[in-house]
Amino acid sequence: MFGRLMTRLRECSHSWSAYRRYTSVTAEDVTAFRAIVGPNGVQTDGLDAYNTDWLKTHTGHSELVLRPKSTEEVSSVMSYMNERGLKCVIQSGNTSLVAGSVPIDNEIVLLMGRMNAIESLDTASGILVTQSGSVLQTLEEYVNERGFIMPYDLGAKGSCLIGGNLATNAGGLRFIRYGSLHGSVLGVEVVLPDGQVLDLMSQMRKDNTGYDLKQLFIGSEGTLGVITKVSILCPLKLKHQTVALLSLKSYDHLLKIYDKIRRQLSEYLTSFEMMDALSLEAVVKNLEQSHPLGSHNEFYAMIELSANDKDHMESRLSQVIEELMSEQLISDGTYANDDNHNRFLKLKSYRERIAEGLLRDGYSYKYDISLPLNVFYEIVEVMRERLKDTDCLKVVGYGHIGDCNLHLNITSKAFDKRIKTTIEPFLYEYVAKHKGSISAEHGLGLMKNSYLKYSKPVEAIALMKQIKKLFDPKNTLNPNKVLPND
Ligand code: FAD
Ligand code: 2HG
Ligand code: ZN
Repeated sequence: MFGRLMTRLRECSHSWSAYRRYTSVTAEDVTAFRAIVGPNGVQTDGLDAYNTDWLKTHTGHSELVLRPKSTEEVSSVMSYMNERGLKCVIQSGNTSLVAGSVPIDNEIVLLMGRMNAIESLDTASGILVTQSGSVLQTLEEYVNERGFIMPYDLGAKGSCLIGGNLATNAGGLRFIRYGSLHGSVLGVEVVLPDGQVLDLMSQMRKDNTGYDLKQLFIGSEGTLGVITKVSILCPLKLKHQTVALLSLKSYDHLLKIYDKIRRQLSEYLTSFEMMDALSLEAVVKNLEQSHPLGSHNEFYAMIELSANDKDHMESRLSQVIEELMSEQLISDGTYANDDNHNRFLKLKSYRERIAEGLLRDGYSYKYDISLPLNVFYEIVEVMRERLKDTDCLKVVGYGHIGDCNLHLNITSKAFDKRIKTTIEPFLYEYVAKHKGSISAEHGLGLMKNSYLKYSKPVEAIALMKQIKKLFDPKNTLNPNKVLPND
């Protein structure tokens, strides 16, 4: 037990003083929770999966998992916990990449997956209303069948839940076209830490009555309230999608291609992603996939287009690709459209599975940053140089270049403190110098909270702490995460 605690302390960014055992759950508490959520809603054994994060770098010691089915049950559970001084971590799909969804110690895990009823989809407006425990992929299929798409798409769609997506303000692959959840979410229902239900379930796109409180819960990472219901605006599904993978020699070429495609294909562009050679290698070699092009190159761009007029879209794409070839900006390429759905999904998977592939190396140091495009890839090269005398295996750069969002990942066989201290805080200083963000989409959770000062001024952090106190004066929800401990 002590050994495990030591490992955890070494790996995470918290100081010793941040760790303490929270109020213990008693047998009477378990009986009381059983009366609220029923016997099937309480689990006290076999909790390893809920105590371990997706990256398998943090292990909590929760002894109790609760699975509510309704807002009323969440409300009663929260009110009870708050009274008793018990701590709670809300867990949806547990795909957090910053250890936000796992306990630090013995917090109760509030599992949202049973709250998965889809209430309605208004086919005139595209507004979907659902409980927050619905799986993203299930929602995508549900709205697809009715002529719509979800306004965002993530590699984790098979596991993550819409409540977790809102709580992390997830970005993903369609951001470039449909923007942030701050724009597409129209309403939320939230249970506050004292059990109060806050009904902000608007289905109106326009509403300027007072402060827009729902925005506070989008990106709050389980620290302000439990999101129990969501209304979200879904775009119309265009009839045809095409994905193209292009290979190229340099980052400079990538910027030129991005510029040209944005200008010439903007009405079709749904995503513009980049990956470097080592990122693609993590999928090809570590996941034993055939190379999508056969020939290797330094960089790859993956572009997704959608339209109702397939012929027009594909002829415009061919024209642009021919121009790029004649300008010697691309060396090779392939494309797939969703007439051949399996081939289409397979091609997209070379981008979506990079995180999974990298993890096969052993340990991934993950950095999810925003940077201006003129220095976007420079940091990958700087890091390679800085880490060349360490035991790291790969330094890779990939991500949502259309949103200035780089995923800088470093891998090694196992966690190595020297690698971590060579990366941090140097990387955060670099990001701050270029006025970027230390977390473009994954949030702060447990792994990045102490670095918030690199992206926000002290005045803003002080206000955030006051907001946390206002909503959660007893610090019931996700204690010691998101905001720095000092
Ligand atoms: P969890 O991981 O369970 O929880 C995340 C946080 O939200 C925790 O702090 C938790 O306490 C809180 N929370 C969960 N549910 C609620 C709720 N109902 N109410 C209040 N708080 C809640 N992120 C991106 O932005 N873009 C990507 O492209 C992307 N791709 C990914 C690909 C992979 C393979 C993986 C593993 C992760 C990826 N992520 C991405 C990161 C992750 O943030 C998202 O997967 C997702 O939004 C998390 O949802 P979840 O249901 O798993 O939430
Ligand atoms: C993605 O875009 C996810 O694939 C995961 O945000 C990024 O693994 C990462 O660092
Ligand atoms: Zn991402």
